[in-house]
Amino acid sequence: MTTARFVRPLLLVLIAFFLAGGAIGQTDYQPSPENLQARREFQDMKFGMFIHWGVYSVLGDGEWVLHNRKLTLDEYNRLPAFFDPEKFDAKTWVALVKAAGMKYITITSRHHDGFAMFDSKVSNWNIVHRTPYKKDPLKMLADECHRQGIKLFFYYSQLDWHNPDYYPRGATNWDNGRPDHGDWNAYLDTYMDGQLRELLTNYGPIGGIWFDGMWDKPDADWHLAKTYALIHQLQPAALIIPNHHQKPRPGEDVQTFERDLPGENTAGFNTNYVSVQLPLETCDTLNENWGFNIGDSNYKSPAELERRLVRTAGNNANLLLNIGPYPNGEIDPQFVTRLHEVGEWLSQYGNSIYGTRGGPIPPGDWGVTTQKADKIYVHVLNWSAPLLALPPIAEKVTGARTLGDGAAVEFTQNADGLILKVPAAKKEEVDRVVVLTVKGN
Ligand code: FHN
Repeated sequence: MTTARFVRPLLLVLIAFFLAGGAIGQTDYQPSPENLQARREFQDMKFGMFIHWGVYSVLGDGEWVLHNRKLTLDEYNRLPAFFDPEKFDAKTWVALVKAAGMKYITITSRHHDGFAMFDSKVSNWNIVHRTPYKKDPLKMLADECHRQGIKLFFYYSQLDWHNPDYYPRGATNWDNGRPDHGDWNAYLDTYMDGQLRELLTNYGPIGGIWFDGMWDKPDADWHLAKTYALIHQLQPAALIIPNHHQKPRPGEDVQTFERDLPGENTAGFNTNYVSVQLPLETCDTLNENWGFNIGDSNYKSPAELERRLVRTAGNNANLLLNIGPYPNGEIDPQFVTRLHEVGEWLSQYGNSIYGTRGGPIPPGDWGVTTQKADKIYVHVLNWSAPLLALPPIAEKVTGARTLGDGAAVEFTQNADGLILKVPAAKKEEVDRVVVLTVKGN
């Protein structure tokens, strides 16, 4: 065979593969006006609640318990019989979200155990069919979110430790009793897309789908073009938020990071690439676990959480802060008190967070800036000297005041930068915010 005769068919296969978008996403995707509007609204919200809740919560050992204890499916299949969240009250959950100053919820519609926490007709491995509870909590939550004006996103794990058609299996594979064969195309096209269709059809307008788990098989063909097109066709404003830890692909609407600020990689799996086009988000835990873990009392303090939110906003991103409710549907009182405190703080400082974008001054150890219209908020988080020297900004500063009491702040601006005479920190003040009023040059 000549080189040309060999190369041509290979090229055709490659072109077909990329056109199908298996690896690279929805290549012809043009976000609709509703989608672009939803992206802006997403950026304005700044703070959301992440909820990891499933039958694994019963064991109080995190959402990876099936894998970590190397349980067989026969063993894990016993678990749903113990999941009866009689204390679950959608109204209480949504009220807590609001009290915390959060604007959206992202909840596990199914995690890596593949168990659907909603009424799915695609498979009976779901809460209505397998648990004594027999009801669909996501429906109740969606209705309550719509009533109370909170956006609801569904976390959906592409990785599945339960379905035999998730085959060939990926990096997290162990022998849990599944056969050594399966129909990957059926898993994606019938099972996964079928469930996504349910989530995008039966719960009213949703904020979007938060994908997780593609990292288990990074080189597989995930039929992304097909799945992304389905979502955008069913709800054009729904945002696709993939937690694949890679550079965003066409068809994705938000770039999300895990336990790191955009561009950082202390967690060890985030990409350093930061999109300048897409809205950004990062998620973290309120204690150390995602799903309920009875041995985890390592709660972050309200001050830590507030600083984390400020640094995230200063990096032009949203913070999605996680809680793992109890299996009975109650939320750990330690989470509740901390979230209330953050909410109180936000009721005073929220103007410098909601609706802002990352400000013109690069974040530093001293703090960050956020910006909204003609206001730049200088968040002084770690600076004890009275004078703070900042790099030059393009706009002319016409006034500077503290956010709290509106006291005037002395400043000097010249070609070398901006010097602020920062008022001394009040006792237990988490963030000293100086509001600059600016005028374009
Ligand atoms: O494996 C999951 C983990 O359980 C959790 O859901 C987090 C949340 O971002 N994501 C995965 C790890 O990347």
